[in-house]
Amino acid sequence: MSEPVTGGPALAQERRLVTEIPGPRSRELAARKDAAVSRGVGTGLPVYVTAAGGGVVVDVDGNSLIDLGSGIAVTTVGNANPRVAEAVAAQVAAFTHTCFMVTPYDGYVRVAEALNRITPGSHEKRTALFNSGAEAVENAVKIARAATGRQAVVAFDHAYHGRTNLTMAMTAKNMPYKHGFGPFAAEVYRAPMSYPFRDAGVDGPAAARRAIDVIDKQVGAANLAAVVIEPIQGEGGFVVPAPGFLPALAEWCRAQGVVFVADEVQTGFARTGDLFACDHEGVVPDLIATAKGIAGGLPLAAVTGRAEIMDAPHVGGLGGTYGGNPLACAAALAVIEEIETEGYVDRARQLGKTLLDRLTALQAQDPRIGDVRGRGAMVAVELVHPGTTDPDPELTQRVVRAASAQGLVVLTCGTWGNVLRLLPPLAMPDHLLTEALDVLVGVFGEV
Ligand code: PLZ
Repeated sequence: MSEPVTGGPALAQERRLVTEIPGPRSRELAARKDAAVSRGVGTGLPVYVTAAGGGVVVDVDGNSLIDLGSGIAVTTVGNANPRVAEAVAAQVAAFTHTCFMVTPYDGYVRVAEALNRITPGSHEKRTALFNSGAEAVENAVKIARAATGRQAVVAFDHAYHGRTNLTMAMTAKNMPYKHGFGPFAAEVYRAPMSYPFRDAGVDGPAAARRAIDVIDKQVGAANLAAVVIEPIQGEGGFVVPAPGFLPALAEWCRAQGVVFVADEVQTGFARTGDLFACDHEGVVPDLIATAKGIAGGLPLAAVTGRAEIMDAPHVGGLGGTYGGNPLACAAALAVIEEIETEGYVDRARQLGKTLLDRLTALQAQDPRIGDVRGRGAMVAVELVHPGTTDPDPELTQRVVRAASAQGLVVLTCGTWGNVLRLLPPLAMPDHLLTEALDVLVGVFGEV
């Protein structure tokens, strides 16, 4: 079997199954994985990858699968995107690392300038770079505490913010993220989210009043450094809050001197059909945490926000050995250029329309589909027992298993594990998305 050695859009953009999924070579590697890698690190679909690009992932057995996950919303501009690959190759040949805190380089500064320019709001901003989404969220909290002199942090029901100690505390769901890993960081409080499907009749402003009342009574604004929220929740189920919820929360924070932090780790960089999900309702966060789609798969994350807040920590108070690594910065500059010049925001809207049209039509015929929601290329299908809102995680698993057997990479999410989530790379050609939807519709007929 000839295996492709390079990825990128040059890979044949086709679904091609030559073995069962996973195939024999993948199963051999899975056995080696079990013997070598901690059990704590799970693998959703254990096909071992040799190349990826455009809208496909190619495995060691020669199968070509349609990628509806983008490595969890990371490869927005496609895997092995040529502009990114070239920029990283040039940087790796020049220098790989010096540590920005030791001897700096201009790539870091240029990424900061670009983020200050493209994130919501025209106020003066500063940026600091880190390695992962969790690290960005942690640093946003550190910065908010330094700026306000207050300690408390509010996160929401269904929230996901990461796997470090502080971000585990901020994450809502016990299994698999928190179970047995406590004690968790102190001064983290939880407020009710706006979840229209499970919240019938509560509009955005009313849901915001409900959350603010909890915050006011249980925490007190005078103790509160930051409210941290995903403008569309990711791991929690692609929960899109009702219109008016985010603006009302942001306004209350401003009035109370509380730092309003948008966690756009999953929603950022064109994913939702806006450059950032906050842009949809014109919400301007004080701080925004970004990662994932920022650098085409290289590990990079950022906190960007109001200059006076970002400059509150003392000199030397923020950093890390690898934060803003030169390779990741070269990748990010290429990604941002790609997004700005190649129309990715419009592309996300087009893909979103295709997804929503097809899936809402399917919902009309299938009572197990309780809700279809999302924006841009971030779309979810919530599965329930017909006639109720009771979650059906077993059905969700059956759909995923059948879809993977037919060559789709599909992820799930949601507090109850009953949400299928579709996050195609924006570089996916139309014919592949249509084929993926055909397969998915067929799967719903079978299971
Ligand atoms: N904030 C909104 O979605 C990462 C987690 C996958 P890191 N989501 C994928 C898993 O099971 O570990 C995420 C996110 C939001 C923060 C994070 C954390 O980003 O780069 O994984 O640390």
